[in-house]
Amino acid sequence: MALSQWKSRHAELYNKATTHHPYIVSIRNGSVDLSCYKRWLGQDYIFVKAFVRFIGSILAKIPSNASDETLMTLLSGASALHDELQWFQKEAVVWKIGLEDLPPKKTTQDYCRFLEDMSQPSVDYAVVLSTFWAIEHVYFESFAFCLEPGSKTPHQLVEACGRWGSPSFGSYCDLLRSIAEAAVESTGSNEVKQRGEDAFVRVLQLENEFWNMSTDVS
Ligand code: HMH
Repeated sequence: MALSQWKSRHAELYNKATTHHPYIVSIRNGSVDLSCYKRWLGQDYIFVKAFVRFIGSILAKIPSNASDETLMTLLSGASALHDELQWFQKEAVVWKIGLEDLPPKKTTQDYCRFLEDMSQPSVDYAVVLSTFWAIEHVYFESFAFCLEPGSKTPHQLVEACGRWGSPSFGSYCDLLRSIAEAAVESTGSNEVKQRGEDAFVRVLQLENEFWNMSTDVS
């Protein structure tokens, strides 16, 4: 169970990328500065466009003997991004943000470059699946936290939180984890396992920086 171990092995960083981050805490307790949400929205749109290409590279790596369930799960993950980008476009109108020509901030650039590096044909299927799971799972944990009973998430942000924090998104993340887990185990390679863990840690750092960027007024 490599992937579950990674979470406990890097618990402090994991928490900083999810439920302990001041931005997430501020959404949950209702004190969030809405200009931070707007900054996050624009930058995440840029991120998701890069994420499309990363997932495309994963689809290209699905082995021909993969199960139908694996194929369908990964394909549905890719096609969900169409709806997601439309949601960003609609939400940008609500918040009066121009998405066209929005300049990426440094953290967004760093994250997009990481996705590009991870999209290279030389990166193992097991490593990219682990990365894919980590990226989705961190969002699930963060936004599910903002929807827990007793949370005071502003009503304007409940829909956004529900996109990634819903039980159905959680089940999708669980499926991704079992697919990634099986791919890592089937290589039987400690080196692949290590590279998966390294990518996991890098995702946590980048996610933490992405939240930081959203709260940074500079
Ligand atoms: C930065 N991480 C970031 N953006 C996202 N939309 C996700 C994860 C989940 O798709």
